[in-house]
Amino acid sequence: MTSTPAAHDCLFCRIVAGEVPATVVAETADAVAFRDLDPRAPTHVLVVPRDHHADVADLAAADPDLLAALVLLGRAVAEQECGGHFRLVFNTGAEAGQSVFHVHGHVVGGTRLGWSPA
Ligand code: DGP
Repeated sequence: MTSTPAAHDCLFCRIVAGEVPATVVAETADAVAFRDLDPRAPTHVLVVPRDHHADVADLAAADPDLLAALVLLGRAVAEQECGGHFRLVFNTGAEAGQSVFHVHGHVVGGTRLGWSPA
């Protein structure tokens, strides 16, 4: 879905539009990468499409090429910042920890990451 920030009152639409400040580290015609406000690792960057989709499953159904573009932007950020090694996390649904309902991948790296499903 493509629509104006005002139509959604969506925080990440407003960041993409430049209406809310963020530290942008990379961008393409389709997507923007900016630093998470509450970083959990030396590299913690959010990759978001310019178009509004609520979550990664909606994006995959609507525009798989755009989902691929997000993954590649995540890789580009990781190559810039942490040797190309990264975790890409899409929290999907409130119970899974999603708090902003404009799809975003957390690009996390720059330290040795352990594994826990929760
Ligand atoms: P999630 O919980 O998966 O929906 O992740 C949302 C992330 O967005 C969370 O890690 C904090 C980040 N965040 C929330 N508000 C802002 C903001 O205004 N600016 C930036 N840069 N990040 C934000």
